[in-house]
Amino acid sequence: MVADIPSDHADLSTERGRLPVPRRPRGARAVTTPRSSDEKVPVEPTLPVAAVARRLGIAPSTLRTWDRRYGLGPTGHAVGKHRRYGPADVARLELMRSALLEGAAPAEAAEYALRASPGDVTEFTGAKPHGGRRLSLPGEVSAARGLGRAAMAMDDRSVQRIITEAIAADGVVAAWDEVVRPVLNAVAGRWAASGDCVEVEHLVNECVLAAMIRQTPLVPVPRNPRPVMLCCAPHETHSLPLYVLRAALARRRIGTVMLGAAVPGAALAAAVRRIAPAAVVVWAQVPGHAGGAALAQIPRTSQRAHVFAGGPGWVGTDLPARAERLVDLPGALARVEALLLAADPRSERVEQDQPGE
Ligand code: B12
Repeated sequence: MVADIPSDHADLSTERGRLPVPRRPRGARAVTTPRSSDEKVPVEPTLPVAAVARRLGIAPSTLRTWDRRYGLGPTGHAVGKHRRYGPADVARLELMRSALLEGAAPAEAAEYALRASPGDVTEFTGAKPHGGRRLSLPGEVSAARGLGRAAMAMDDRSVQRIITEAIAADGVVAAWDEVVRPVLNAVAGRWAASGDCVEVEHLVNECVLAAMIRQTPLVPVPRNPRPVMLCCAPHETHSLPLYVLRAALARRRIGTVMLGAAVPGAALAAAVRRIAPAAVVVWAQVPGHAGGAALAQIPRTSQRAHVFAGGPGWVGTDLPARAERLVDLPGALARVEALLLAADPRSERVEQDQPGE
């Protein structure tokens, strides 16, 4: 997908025809060239216009325009020679693209890219919206709109950065409910309406997963002696909300055991016997995957495990009497925590989802 970024519409086919497309992976390896017979000097790898354009998801003509207009070309490029970009040149271009995705005008974005150091990934402010292909996110917070733009540009680094910054600023619950969920729902809406954007859904999902896992502290001494077990119903592969729940619980020093996607009923029963959890959360996203049978199979061990059914898949399903529905993330956190406190009243009171934790 080509990002929603202005271009001068120059002819690309000539460029593609002339320049070799490297087959090596994104992070090209450093190569060496001989200086004398027994000495080698490292030479930075460089990429041609077409490869850089593909990597950034923008048109090759846009790269040439940025070079001509803003001086964002390859270092040491001589007129008449093919442009070949080194790592620092590409890093500058990535900053330019990030600033554009944040809504900056091209000249502002270029100034930012030229001034900032290549390691600088702080959010560009001074936003001015620019038109083009975007998700409809009316009334959502600006981070959600930024996330939507980055997602549609398939800019995974910006997607991860925005999510990570949202968690750091406001905690897991707010980042999920106010920034990530609106975008996932908008992408899903696109897919439902047109059948496209599945690749965007996959990319956002992977980035959310990565960010949530990174923001999940290990809990060396959990407040709950018996863990909370998290798993999906048999055949259910939509596991993302469980990772969000785990991150939020861990930040409250609540220990969990994650079994992830599509756990067969028998395996779920075996895990309950072996782990003796205080609670089990079984997630079903899709109604067809929410079999009350899987919940009924959970054994009644001497140390009772409380059964929670989470996710929209359970709506309209007959739950076994011992199972309790969890409807949203804040409610789930409060309910699980209250249950653990009741089970062990000596536990400390709840800590909030501290941004810095
Ligand atoms: C991420 C995602 C994926 C990821 C899943 C990866 C993963 N590890 O989880 C990937 C890309 C792999 C995927 C694949 C597919 N998906 Co999908 N996917 C989604 C998406 C966008 C988000 C799922 C999610 O996390 N939902 C949670 C939040 C974002 O949803 P929400 O409605 O805002 O949340 C409500 C409640 O769930 C609750 N809540 C939210 N968070 C939490 C947390 C806790 C702890 C609790 C208790 C409650 C709670 O609060 C909200 C309402 O108050 C949904 C769309 C959607 N809106 O859910 C589609 C969706 C679930 N997928 C769908 C489909 C069809 C598929 C595919 C079959 C085809 C496709 N689109 O690619 C495949 C096949 C998957 C398979 N093999 O089974 C359909 C299901 C339709 C249906 N009802 O049958 C949906 C609804 C999209 C749609 N528009 O139709 N998917």
